Amino acid sequence: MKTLIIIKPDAVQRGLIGEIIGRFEKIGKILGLKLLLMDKERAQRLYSVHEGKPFYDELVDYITSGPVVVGVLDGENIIKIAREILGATNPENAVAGTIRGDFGLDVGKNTVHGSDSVKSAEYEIPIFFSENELVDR
Ligand code: DAT
Ligand code: MG
Repeated sequence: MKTLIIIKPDAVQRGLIGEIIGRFEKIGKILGLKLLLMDKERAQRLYSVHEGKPFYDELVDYITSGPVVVGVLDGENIIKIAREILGATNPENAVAGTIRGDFGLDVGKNTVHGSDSVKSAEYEIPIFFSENELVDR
């Protein structure tokens, strides 16, 4: 099972890449990893399920506001486990010890993304990685 994780601009800006990758590395196998600046079109594809919601424009503006690190993690039950270490969407509700609980700034600048289902992961991963960029050996 695979999931897409994103270290969002607020975390990259604060020098948290290593800390956060370290946490992901403990729960799964990294098959792909890169730093990039998302353009608006790619952000809109990533967040297409949120189109029309009141926070959609803000979300797209934010995720394109600075570099992000995107990665693919592999492991048994990895989607659920990664969501658990992410913590609640709103850092105010996120438990200490979760990434958002420890580092999240607000419901928008919440530090990390993780696919929420197999269907989402299968949609999100190809937005950032081609098959030959994922190394599983
Ligand atoms: P998650 O990232 O936990 O899967 P989501 O899919 O519901 O949460 O929303 C995607 C992102 O949109 C989320 O990480 C931050 C932003 N967001 C969600 N709800 C929001 C709200 N009420 N106000 C502002 N931004 C919000
Ligand atoms: Mg989501």
